[in-house]
Amino acid sequence: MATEQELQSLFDTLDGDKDGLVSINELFLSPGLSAIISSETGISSPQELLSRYASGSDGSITFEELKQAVKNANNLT
Ligand SMILES: [Ca+2]
Repeated sequence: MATEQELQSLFDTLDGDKDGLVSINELFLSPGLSAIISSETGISSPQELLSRYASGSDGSITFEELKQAVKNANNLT
């Protein structure tokens, strides 16, 4: 379980280039944080997370999309 605030700080840390999007590369660069995302979303692979939730054409995920993924797994407190 995570709060929206915890999720936001996780997202900001993953977003290394601070463009407001988390890309597949950023997920791969932080395996520890990606593992937390996996457990909070119930989706084991970054590729699957992005293909299911990222709406942008570049395949990067926004905070709102990540939040939705965690919400759908009933892990947002
Ligand atoms: Ca980024």
